[in-house]
Amino acid sequence: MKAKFRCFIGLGSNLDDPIQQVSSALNELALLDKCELINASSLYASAPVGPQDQPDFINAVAEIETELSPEALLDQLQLLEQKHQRIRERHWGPRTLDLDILLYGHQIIETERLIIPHPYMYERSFVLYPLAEINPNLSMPKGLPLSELLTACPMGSLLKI
Ligand code: ROI
Repeated sequence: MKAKFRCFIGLGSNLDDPIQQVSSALNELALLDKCELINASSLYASAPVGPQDQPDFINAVAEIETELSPEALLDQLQLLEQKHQRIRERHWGPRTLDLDILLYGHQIIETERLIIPHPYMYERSFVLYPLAEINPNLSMPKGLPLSELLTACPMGSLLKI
């Protein structure tokens, strides 16, 4: 039997009915081969981080258990993004669906395609608060508790919907 890893996936959308995009992506995650959806956060609305001339985002975080390697999981997530007709207009620009591997077990991964933990997750309220909703006792691969990251990260415009 292959080892299974607990992973957290960040979901985000700010185009073409974002609530629908994120809700259906959560259902699609649940159907992925060799993946089990363990938990999903509520949906959250937030002002864009980065360029401000784009619509507000809908974000959520999903917890899955998977036998897929990090690269194979990334392939699956990129296929889902394509299914949602993701167009990368510009760096940090609007998107129909963004799926990021935030954490893969307690592994630290730095390859050409993947940096895990996700490099920006420590400072983004739209990642940290949904993560805390489903797993308040989580700690990062080097042992830093999520609760400590939260005290340094105000909720800002983040709104649970
Ligand atoms: N801002 C918010 N609020 N939510 C996101 O998911 C998000 N994703 C991005 C950028 C454009 C950086 N800003 C975001 O990729």
